[in-house]
Amino acid sequence: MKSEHVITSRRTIITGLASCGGLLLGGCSNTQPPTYGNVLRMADNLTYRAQRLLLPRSALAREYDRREITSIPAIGTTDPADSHQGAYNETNGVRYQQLRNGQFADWRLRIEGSVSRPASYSLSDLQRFPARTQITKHTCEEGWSAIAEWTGVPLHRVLEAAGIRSSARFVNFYAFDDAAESIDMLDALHPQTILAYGMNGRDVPIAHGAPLRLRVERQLGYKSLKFLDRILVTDSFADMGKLSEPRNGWAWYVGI
Ligand SMILES: Nc1nc2c(c(=O)[nH]1)N[C@H]1C(S)=C(S)[C@@H](COP(=O)(O)O)O[C@H]1N2
Ligand SMILES: [Mo]
Repeated sequence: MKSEHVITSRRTIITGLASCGGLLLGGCSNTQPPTYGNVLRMADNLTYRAQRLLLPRSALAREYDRREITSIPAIGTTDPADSHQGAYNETNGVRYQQLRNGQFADWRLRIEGSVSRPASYSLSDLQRFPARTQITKHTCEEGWSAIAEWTGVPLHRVLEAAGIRSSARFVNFYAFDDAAESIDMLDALHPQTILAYGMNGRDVPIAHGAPLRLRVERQLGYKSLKFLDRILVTDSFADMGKLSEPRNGWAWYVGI
C-alpha cells in the first residue's frame, strides 16, 4: 500500500511538471522574464524534461557484481578539516575535526524544513533503519567512472520518519565543506538514493565522505554529496551557496 501511495504522488508531481510548461524551477508564471539563476538553469529544464519523459520514473541504475568493483579515486574535498582544500569552511572544518576525533560518536544528521517532525539522527540511529546495499558505477563529470559497493539507509525512509510534508518539492543537502546539493522528489524517493555509511563492506573512509554521504545513482557524481551535515526539505528551489551549480554555471540536473 505504501509503495502505491508513493507512485501516486510521483504521478501527481510529473503531471504538475508537464502542465507547467515554462520554466521548471522558476514556477509556472511566464509573465516575467527569467531571473539570472533561471537563465543559468534553462538547459536543466530541457534535460530534466527530456529524461523524465523518456525514462520510466523509477528506472533503476544498473547494479554490478562484487567481482566488478574497481578502485575509486577520491575527488574534490577529501578532508573537510584541511584548511588547504578549496572548499574549506573554517567553522565546519573545526567541527568536523572534533567529531572525527571522537570517531563520529557525537555526529548527528539534522533533518529540518518541510517536515512535521524535525529530527537529528546519530549514525547508530541511521543504522537501525532497514539498510540497502548496491554495487553501482560512479560517473564523474571529469570523465572517469568507478564501481563500488555502497550500504546505507534509503533516503525515503528517513524522509518518511521525519514526516515529510506533501508540499515538499526539493531535498537540500549541506556538507562539512562549502559544498551543497539539492535533488527533486523523484530522485529523493528513488529506491537507490541512499544515505551511505558503508563502502565496500567497511565504514565510508574519510576521503570518500565519512561518516555519511549521499548516493544519487541516476545523476552524475557531483550530486552524490560527501560529508553530510544537514538536510533541509523545501517547497521551492533554494540557494545552495557559493559552490552551487546555478552560481557556477554547472547543470543542476545531470541525469545519466
Ligand atoms: N562534500 C563534497 N561532496 C562531493 C564533492 C566535494 O568536493 N565535496 N565532490 C563531488 C564530485 S565532483 C565527485 S566525482 C564525487 C567524488 O566522490 P569520491 O571522492 O568518493 O570518488 O564526490 C562529489 N561529492
Ligand atoms: Mo565529479
